[in-house]
Amino acid sequence: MKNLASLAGVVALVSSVTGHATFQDLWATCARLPTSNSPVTDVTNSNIRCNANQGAAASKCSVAAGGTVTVEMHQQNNDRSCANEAIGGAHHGPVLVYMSKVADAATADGSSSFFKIFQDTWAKNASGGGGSDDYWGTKDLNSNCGKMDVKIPANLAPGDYLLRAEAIALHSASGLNGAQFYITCYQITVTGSGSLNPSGVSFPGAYKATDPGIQINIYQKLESYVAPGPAVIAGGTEATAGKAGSTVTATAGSPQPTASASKGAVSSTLQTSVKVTSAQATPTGGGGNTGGCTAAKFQQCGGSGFSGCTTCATGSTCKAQSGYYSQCV
Ligand SMILES: *[C@@H]1O[C@H](CO)[C@@H](O)[C@H](O)[C@H]1NC(C)=O
Ligand SMILES: [Cu+2]
Repeated sequence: MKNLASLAGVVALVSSVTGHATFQDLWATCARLPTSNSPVTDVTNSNIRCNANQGAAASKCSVAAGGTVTVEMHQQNNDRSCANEAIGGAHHGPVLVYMSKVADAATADGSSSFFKIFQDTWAKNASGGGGSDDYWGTKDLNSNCGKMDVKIPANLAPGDYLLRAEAIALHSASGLNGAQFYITCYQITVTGSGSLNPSGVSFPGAYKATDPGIQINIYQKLESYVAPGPAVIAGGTEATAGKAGSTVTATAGSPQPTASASKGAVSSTLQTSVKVTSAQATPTGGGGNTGGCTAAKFQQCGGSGFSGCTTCATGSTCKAQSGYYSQCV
């Protein structure tokens, strides 16, 4: 099953923010705009670095350390309308942003190490029936016309970086390799006189297909969510899902609510777009395993491309939540 969606994006360099409409003419300047809207699903493949559909970027964009870039996601490259969900089709999941210091952002291949500077993951919805009712980073994108502010750590050493923005859709992630990774890498030059040079992780390698935040049935009640990858570095920021725009600065230990996103700090804006096409609810027809196995209650039992057990354990029945996900309930 392929749910068609991808991140595409741009960094627009501006000295002050007066209105996002002005960024249109800078669209795609320094983002490696994906050339197709299919997600990456294999975390062991090098496509997990900067997308399987990585396109070329025209240039690099400059941002001062401590400045804020705004990631903007849309379903289609050329559609920034707020009337359309930024990432539709119940594509619930976290939004994660990494950076990697490189010699030349224009040519870097993403094999260098990445550190996490931002995340907006999950928060419980007390009145919800399951994790799909909870607050997720992708819902914050949807409720904010695709935009999310990301602060470049204040003391970050100057130089070229790849900025890797990622939304992970978990709507069919209960089976192995069911999570969908929407990634865009941006070619950034950080200015300033900082000295922070965090160590990081490599892609592939940073994620395992069985990580608890990657292989997960979000239709059951969740009491916690473990974001994939390393912790946000000290000086990075974390947003609370459901409270877009309110972030805390991460510290070496537990996050402390000391700072919030400041509009005045904006020095550059980064726009991305996520494409989701209506093809995502199209079943591929069959493939399910009826050969004597059973799926436990709350496990997936069907959906487009699903190849697991389609018979539910005694006491539960297989119910379609959508064209791409059926669950034993
Ligand atoms: C929280 O759960 C309620 C009840 O299911 C639902 O109506 C509401 O949309 C949920 N909130 C979010 C952010 O999904
Ligand atoms: Cu999709």
